[in-house]
Parts: sequence; C-alpha cells; structure tokens
Amino acid sequence: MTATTDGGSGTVDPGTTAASQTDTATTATTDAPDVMAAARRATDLAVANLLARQDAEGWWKGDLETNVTMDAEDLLLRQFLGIQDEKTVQAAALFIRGEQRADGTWATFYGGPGDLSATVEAYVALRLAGDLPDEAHMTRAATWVRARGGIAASRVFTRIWLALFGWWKWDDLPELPPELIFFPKWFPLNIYDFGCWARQTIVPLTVVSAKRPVRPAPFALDELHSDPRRPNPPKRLAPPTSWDGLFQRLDKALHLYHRFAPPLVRRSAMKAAARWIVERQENDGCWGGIQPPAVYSLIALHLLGYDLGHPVMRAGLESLDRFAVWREDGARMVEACQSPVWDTCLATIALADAGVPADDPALVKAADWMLAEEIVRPGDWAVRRPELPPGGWAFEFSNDNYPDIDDTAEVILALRRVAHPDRGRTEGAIARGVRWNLGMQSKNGAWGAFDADNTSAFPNRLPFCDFGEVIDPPSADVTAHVVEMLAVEGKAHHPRTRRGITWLLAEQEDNGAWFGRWGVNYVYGTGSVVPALTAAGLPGSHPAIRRAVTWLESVQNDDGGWGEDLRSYKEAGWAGHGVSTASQTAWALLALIAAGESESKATERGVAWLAGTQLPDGSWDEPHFTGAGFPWDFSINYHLYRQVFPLTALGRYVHGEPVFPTSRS
Ligand code: R01
Repeated sequence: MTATTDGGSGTVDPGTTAASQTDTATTATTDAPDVMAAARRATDLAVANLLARQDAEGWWKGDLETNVTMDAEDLLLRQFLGIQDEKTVQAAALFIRGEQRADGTWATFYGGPGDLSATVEAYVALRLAGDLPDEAHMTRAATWVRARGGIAASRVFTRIWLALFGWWKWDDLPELPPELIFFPKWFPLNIYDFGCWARQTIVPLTVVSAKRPVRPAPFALDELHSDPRRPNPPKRLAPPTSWDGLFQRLDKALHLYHRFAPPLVRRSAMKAAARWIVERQENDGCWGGIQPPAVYSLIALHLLGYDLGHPVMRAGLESLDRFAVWREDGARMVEACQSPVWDTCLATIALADAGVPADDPALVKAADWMLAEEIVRPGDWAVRRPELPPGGWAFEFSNDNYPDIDDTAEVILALRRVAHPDRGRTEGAIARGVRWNLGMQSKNGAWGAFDADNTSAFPNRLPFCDFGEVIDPPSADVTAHVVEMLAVEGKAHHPRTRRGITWLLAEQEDNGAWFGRWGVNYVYGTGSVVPALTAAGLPGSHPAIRRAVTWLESVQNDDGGWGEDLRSYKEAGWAGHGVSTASQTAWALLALIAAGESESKATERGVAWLAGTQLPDGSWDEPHFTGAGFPWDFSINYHLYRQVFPLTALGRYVHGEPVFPTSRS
C-alpha cells in the first residue's frame, strides 16, 4: 500500500513524489485491543530510546538539518576572511557533493525541486574546494543553472556573496543603506519593523553593501551566466503607481544616495551599526543563536576594522565551529541553528505524557536545566513592550536577546509536568514566563514568535528582501501553544486568553484546518490548535472542532498515517496531502485525541501506523522535512521531531489526557 499523494486538484502531479516515497505498509484492519497492546509496546520502546538520548546536563538536542546554503556560505566566509583550512573545506565539500541530486541540482528540502540559489551557492563552494567545471557533476549543475536564468535569477543573498568575490557587480544589487539604523522606532522601515532574524541579518548587511568590498576570486564563473556577455539583462520596471514600481524607484533613489551620502553621516551610521551588532553578541560568541547573522556580522565588523584577533571576532569565529556536525562518513554539516530548549521541553512533555513519573530523575534533571536557561533581562522585544518585565525562554543554548513566545509556552507546559523539588523556583520561573507571554500579545489578540505587533507590510516590499519571511506576525500555531499554556495555568477565562481563542476561531480555514507557520503545514496548525481549544474548555462537539476532525479524517492516507508535502505552501491542492511521516501522523493524532476521538477508526489506524513503522530501536525514520523556518523558502528537518511527537501521541492514546502534578488549575 502506498500513501495518497494526489492533492485532489488538477494542479498537482503526484508522480513527482514517487521517488521519495517510503514503503511503510501497515495493516488498517487491526482490532482495538491489538492496537492498544501495540501502542503500549511502542510507547515503552520509544521512552527508552528518548531517555537514552538525554545529555548528562539534562537537555536533548537533535540535529537541525536545513540545506547546503549554510555549508556553502560557511566556506565563502572562510574564503573571504582567508581562514579556510583544507580539512574543513574538504569535509564540507564531501557533504555538499552528497546532497546533489541526479539532475545536477540541490534542493532546499528532501524530495524538493532544484533550487537555483542553493545550486549556485553549492556549485561555487565546490569550485572553491577544487572541483573543476568540466567534471560531470559540475557540468550538470551549471547547465541547469544557465537554463534557469543563471546567476541573474538567483536571490539577493546569493548575489551578495558573489559580489564579495567580484562575480557580480555591487551596483546590480538592491540597496539598503546603513543609515537605516537611525530611523526611529515609529518610522516606516525602521529596523524593529523587521522580524528579529531578518533584523540581525540586515543590519550587518547594510554595512557590507555600503562598503562594497571585492576580494578577487581564484577563478571566473562565466559558466553560471545564461549569457556571459550580458550577465545582468535589464528588467522591465513595474508601473510607478504599483507597490513594486514604487519600491523599484525607491531603490533607484537609494543607489543615487549611495554615491552622494555625506561622509560624516555614513561614518556615524557605520559606527552605530557596529555598536548595535557588538552589543548583541551573545556570551558564547554567536549572534541570535542562528548562523546567518553570525556570518554577516563577522564580515561587517571585519570591514569596519576589527582584525581577526579581536576578542569579538575570535569569539564569533569560534561560535561558528559549534554549528558544525561531523558525521561518521567524515562529512561536515552546518546547522542553521540549534534547538536544545525546544527539543528539551518537547521531550519532557513526551516522556511525562507517556507515563514517566513526574519525579523521575531524568525529568527533574531536564527541568533543572530548563530553569537555568530562563532569560531574566530585556531584549529587542522590549522596544515594543518597554514596561513589560522579562522572563522567558529562547530556542537555543545562547540567545538571551531573543527569547521567543513559542518556547516560553512549551517550557511552561513541560515544567508543569515535573515534580521539581524546588517548588518555589519553578513557580517563580513559570509566573514570570506567563506574565511575559501575556504581555507579548499582539493588538489583534494573537501571538507572533519573537515580537508583539511585528506586522508592517513595508519590509516585504523591499527589492532587497526577496527571500523568506522578514516580518513576524501572529500565527495560529504559536497562538495555540500560548492558549494551551494559559489554560493549564488556570487562565482559560483570562480576557487575553479569550481574545486568543476568538482570533483562532476566526482564523480557521474554510476546509476546517489551521495554517502551520512553523511546522508543515495545515496538519501542524490543526494539531496545535485543537488541543489548545479543548484545553481551554471547548467541548469536542464544538462546530470548529468537528470541522477540524472531518478535515483530518478526509486527508488520512490509505496506510493510516498522515503526511503533508511542502508544496502545500504553494498549491492549495496539497493541503494535508503527502507521504505519511511520523511527526505529521502524531500531530493529526494529537488533534483527534484532544477532540475525544480516541476510539475512532481514524485514530486507531493512525496509532497502528505509528506502531507498525517504529524501528526495532524504538525510533522512527523521517527523511521528509516537517519543520518550517520560512514557509517554502527555508525548511527544517528537526531530527528529534520523529521521536517526541509520536511518543506524545502514543502516550496520550494509552494514558489519556496529560496530568499536571503541580498545576493550580
Ligand atoms: C535564517 C535561519 O537560518 C533561521 C534559523 C532559525 C530560525 C526561528 C524561530 C524559531 C523558534 C527557531 C528557529 N520557534 C518559533 C520555532 C518553533 C518551531 C529562523 C531562521 C535564514 C535566513 C535568514 C528559527 Br535572512 C535569517 C535566518
């Protein structure tokens, strides 16, 4: 039996996923007692597997797999600074070569289409590592790139990297001046209008693109232009009355400004940007716990005169090495960021809901570690909420400037499941986290990931911002996690919780699902919202929940599992459709169980799929990417999702709804 991949509309081509399908045949006709027995066995195996993966310090962390632009940009940075060493370069090249597909391209997620920017960057990285343009794998890549419009058609970030080496003209890139740093926080396009990940990337890039450095490369790249004599064919401007046309003309004005900017203003803008960047370096040397800002901050500071021996630079460069995962085959993979807090709270929830006692040493140790990770000082979020006292959690090891609302909600839900001996300490941390999350509610009643009211339409309009998300508006998945947490904290009737619920109910799609901003996709959104609504007291019979159940049942695969292809972010027909995966099956089950459907046929078949696809060591395989960094543009395979979510779903199937030993509700 194979999974349903037909999106149910004429626009999809199920044939294109055939190659990536895994054969996970399970029986759909098992009796309920057998399913329960299989679920118990699977739960015990999965608990043992997860417990064995806990670090001695109490945290869990799965690899965070993204795509080869991370690895390529890491090599390009080393080349630019002149600090490349042969071992690193060759290990990275080994990884990049291993990710290339038969058609010569690189994708940004498993089974995805070739991505022009990723293919250009990977190709250049391999050339830096010594691969020659006439080798078969390189020719295949270059031919494909030329057919797709060449370098000129790649994203702005890719062309900035190429400009650093003289492979692209700085003047042929959109402008974003460093004077942006002077815009007050009420002015359109001030840096706090950008989502925090984009803000941290853009501030150093304004410095780099004002400096326009060129460090000539050891080879030319003509083979990546569709027409090497005209590397940048002119594009037609949109009419001046359209948003696109308006911002294209703004960009022309900014190019003019680049030539005539008063040197004094420029110099003080550069200085302000440098100060802003240095102030945001974390104790472990990184920036925001994510790789791209670190890479661009190091280049910007270097251009502003920080030599490689400067403590800021030294710590920054050392922090980059910690993003590298060395694999058994000698390949070196660069993580975009690391997820220890997120993985630890999700693992704690999974183990507790699977019946591990609340005072088990493993859970107490995890709680101890999470308590020590609490962030007790203000960060960039305070620009919009200056009166709000701090108290929350970030996703990564070191990211004190950017706690996020999602992690804070889930950490509280995890801490509530543990009987930590220091009750006062736990209560204090939870109380501060609840207060912080309540205060971070956006005007519309919902919650974004890092900031309140980060909803300006302008950043996305800039020609500079042609990749990913650059703002952080409220989403259904984050809002659901906050609502669930507030309900468990006895605040289901708090006016802010009620506004969140109202927003969620209004946000439900016509088909009964909710959009998944940080997980793929409607299965994640629906799997987050339904348990939140029922935790807040909505009965399983509520029409919104009935419609969600009907939708989930309508997209269940023939094999009993659920899966959703990343193309659901682009084509409506793919909503809820794709090869069954462990994490997505678990999300659907979490919704069904919360809706009171534990004994339904759909739930039983889903549980049977999980039990039937579990590996002998208690884990699951999951090559498909089910995490979203930016919908479609930047996808994440969280390597622990395949473990924590199935275990949570199985645990709730076996033991019923979660228990909160210390809850006040
Ligand atoms: C990136 C980039 O690499 C990147 C890396 C990580 C994130 C955002 C949010 C969270 C927290 C975790 C990681 N939660 C809300 C998620 C919960 C599941 C975002 C981006 C790429 C390009 C640019 C990330 Br430009 C900037 C950063």
